[in-house]
Amino acid sequence: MKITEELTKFKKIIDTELEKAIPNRDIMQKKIFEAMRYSICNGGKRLRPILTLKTCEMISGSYEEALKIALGIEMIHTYSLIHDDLPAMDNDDFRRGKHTNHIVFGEDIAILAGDGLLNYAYETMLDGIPLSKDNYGRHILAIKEVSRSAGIFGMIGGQTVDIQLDDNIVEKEKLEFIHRNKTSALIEASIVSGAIIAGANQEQIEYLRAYGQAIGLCFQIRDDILDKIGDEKLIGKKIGSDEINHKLTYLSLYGMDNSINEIQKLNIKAIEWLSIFNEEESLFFRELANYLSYRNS
Ligand code: GRG
Repeated sequence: MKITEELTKFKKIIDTELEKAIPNRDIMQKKIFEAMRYSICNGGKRLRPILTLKTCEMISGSYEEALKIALGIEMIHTYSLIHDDLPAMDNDDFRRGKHTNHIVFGEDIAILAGDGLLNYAYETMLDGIPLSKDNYGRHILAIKEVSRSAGIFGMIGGQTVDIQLDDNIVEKEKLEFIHRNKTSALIEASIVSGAIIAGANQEQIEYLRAYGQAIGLCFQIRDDILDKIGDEKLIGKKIGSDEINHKLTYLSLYGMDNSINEIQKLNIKAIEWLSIFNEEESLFFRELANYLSYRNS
């Protein structure tokens, strides 16, 4: 399998479905559609929704049933980026290779565009519940998994601790909490929700959860490295912002060599968690762990 080809194929599916889910609307509040579309259409690797679709496909043989959850997850992710870029948070001017939402639309609309995407994510995911089918309960459990990972016990919790960090105090435990919640939680939920929708058993869910945690952390450490040595054109934003903002990162705490070693360890661990799955069926996930460990964008 060529991992990049598979990622491109599934990115196209997500891009097309997002276009349909959030069309241009010529209505009174059209500005909010414009601002939401500016950030969510034409940009982003779509890693999280791809994980949802591919997990559902690995377990059940098809991805379609997880489509609305996958779209909701990308909407939640994009809202978090819009809000994270605001002057009150990271104050970034570039994201996904273009100006950030507040630079183009102003802070007021950018806040609403984030809120709009967050709300619409839940509308979209709830809309995907097949109420006439016996398995509709799976969808509710999957949405619950996503909600928790994005909320105060997940991403928002991690962000809260992150923005309260004191420059001078280096705390390993806090860094782990931030990474686990701010970044890893939604990545983990992307995989677990796809597995739940597909009807995975408890053992499969827990192994996939552990895989998600390993690649989630790996993704964040690589992100820290890219913020130092990445190519701005490839990552679509200015590098060096962690250092400018005196951010506590894996890199600032442990240094480059240890960070690279940790990524390698997490990569091996992630692949070990796939041991209960047929090697051929789980090939995408094995290759993805490697790909994320060495990604440049
Ligand atoms: C504002 C509630 C709230 C949370 C913000 C996710 C987040 C928390 C902030 C984003 C900033 C950041 C560096 C987060 C770490 C996760 C991360 C690397 C996000 C970027 O994800 P990619 O690389 O982005 O998947 P694309 O653009 O490809 O979707």
